[in-house]
Amino acid sequence: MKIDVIISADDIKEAKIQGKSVVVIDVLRATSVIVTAISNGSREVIPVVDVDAAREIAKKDRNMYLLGGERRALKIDGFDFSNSPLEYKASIVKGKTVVMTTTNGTKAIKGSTAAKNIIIGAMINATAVSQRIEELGNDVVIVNAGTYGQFSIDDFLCTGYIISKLKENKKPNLELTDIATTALYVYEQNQDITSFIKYANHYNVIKDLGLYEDLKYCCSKDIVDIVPEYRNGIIK
Ligand code: 3SL
Ligand code: MG
Repeated sequence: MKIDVIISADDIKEAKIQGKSVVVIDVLRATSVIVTAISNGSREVIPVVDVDAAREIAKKDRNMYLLGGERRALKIDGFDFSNSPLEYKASIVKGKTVVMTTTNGTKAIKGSTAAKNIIIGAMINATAVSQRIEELGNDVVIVNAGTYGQFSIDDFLCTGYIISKLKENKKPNLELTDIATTALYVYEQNQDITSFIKYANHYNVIKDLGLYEDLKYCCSKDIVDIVPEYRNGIIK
């Protein structure tokens, strides 16, 4: 099983992901939100790239469709939720469809549709993701959403953590590209996530907004054991 890494939504190339299992990671905060919403009983999440496209879907039935996401890390006008995972409580999302648009995360998901499978990963479900990767048995590309087309430490650390879990199971045929080896190395040197993630630019954007609880939550390892997957426009 080959493991490769793409460092941002802007770097996804169809030829690199075709026929592979892709894991999309946006620790801060889109994929942490998606995993949380589904885990809290949301029927499905529909990721879209544009704000207007999200509004268009939701206006069909404002009782069934909830709007979530961000621009510049802040809630969008007229939306039900910002991009804080802590807002996606079971009491609100249970049985509902969340239509979601974010700057990097939903772009990375929509950019990965050439893949065979698209798995939604975060620190909060990383071990479950590694198990799903093994079940699928395909070569894997871990797509980091990154931040505005740039490499992001948070997604890379999570990538390393998932690879460490795969390695732990001593897969004899695990083949890492150099960037996958680097992700593993960086994680192994920084297993206490916050000691290194604090240098990520976007970590400090969220911190400056006073969203400490979001940071704490998104950096928690394995508090959820479900693995949402994207298929035909929908994440379940
Ligand atoms: O870029 C994204 O998709 C968002 O997750 C960024 S934020 O953390 O919500 O600002
Ligand atoms: Mg991010």
